[in-house]
Amino acid sequence: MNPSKREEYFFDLNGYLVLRNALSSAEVDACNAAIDAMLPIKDKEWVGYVHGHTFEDNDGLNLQQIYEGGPAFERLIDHPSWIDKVKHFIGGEGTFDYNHGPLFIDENFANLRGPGQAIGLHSGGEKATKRTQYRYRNGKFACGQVNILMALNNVGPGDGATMVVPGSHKANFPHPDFDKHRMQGEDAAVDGVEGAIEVHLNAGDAILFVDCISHGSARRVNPGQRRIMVFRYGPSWANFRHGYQPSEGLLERLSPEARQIVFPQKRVVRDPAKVRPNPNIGGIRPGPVTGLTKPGIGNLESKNR
Ligand SMILES: O=C(O)CCC(=O)C(=O)O
Repeated sequence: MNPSKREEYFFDLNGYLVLRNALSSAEVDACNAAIDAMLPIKDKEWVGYVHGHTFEDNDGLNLQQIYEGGPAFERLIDHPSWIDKVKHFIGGEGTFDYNHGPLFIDENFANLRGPGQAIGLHSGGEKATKRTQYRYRNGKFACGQVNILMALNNVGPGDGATMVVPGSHKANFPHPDFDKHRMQGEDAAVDGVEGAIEVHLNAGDAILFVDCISHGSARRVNPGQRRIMVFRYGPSWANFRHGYQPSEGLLERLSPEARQIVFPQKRVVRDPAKVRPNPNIGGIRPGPVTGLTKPGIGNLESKNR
């Protein structure tokens, strides 16, 4: 369902919306059971195509590429509770942004966070990061990145709730206390940051937010574990935040619509019958090379946002 006029107004004003009951309790239970089945998973360990990952920042364990974790996660890719709203806020229909389709997910993960853990303040409109920018032009939204953060258990006071500075997606100046509360700062949590509010969620609720809003989380003080998932959507020409690539198995299982969001590009395959040796590069025989065989120089540890 497209956003209502009310949702448009408050998304523009605040930079985020809360989508209550975005997931049914059956969907929440299925995700929790599938995560439990993959645990324990250590940093840098793989369970199938799901990767244990931490920024080593005291912000918990990430299960990167969670959409590879089974059917419970596959249905989140184009979930009806948010997909039309995300398309609307990313925009770009009828422009080059739609060259490969409506959307692309550049990162998706579950995050498990325990007592004492938090994520510091990051993003902010003043950084003018193109990828995460907020834009409204010519009567249309044209944001660079819209996130869906889903709660897999209740997140209330003391649970380490996501915190946002409403309106900061349009900020022109850094938050005055950014340095103290930023990731890896002396107090890398958002508790007590002026203007920031905790967004409390029940299991199944989701926050839809433009990534350039200043955000992070409160420090968890309660016992137990906070469980959330984040899917980050952007335009179809975007690239993976980290170096992950979807597995062939996942691409085969998905519907055409979901597959296009996970891997919008149509691969250009070299047909060996149509390859002749390049006279400028000796010693290389024509062969069925379909893409890059060497990794790029991406950085899984990079937190710049
Ligand atoms: O962990 C949280 O509550 C905030 C997540 C976050 O910072 C992000 O998704 O960019």
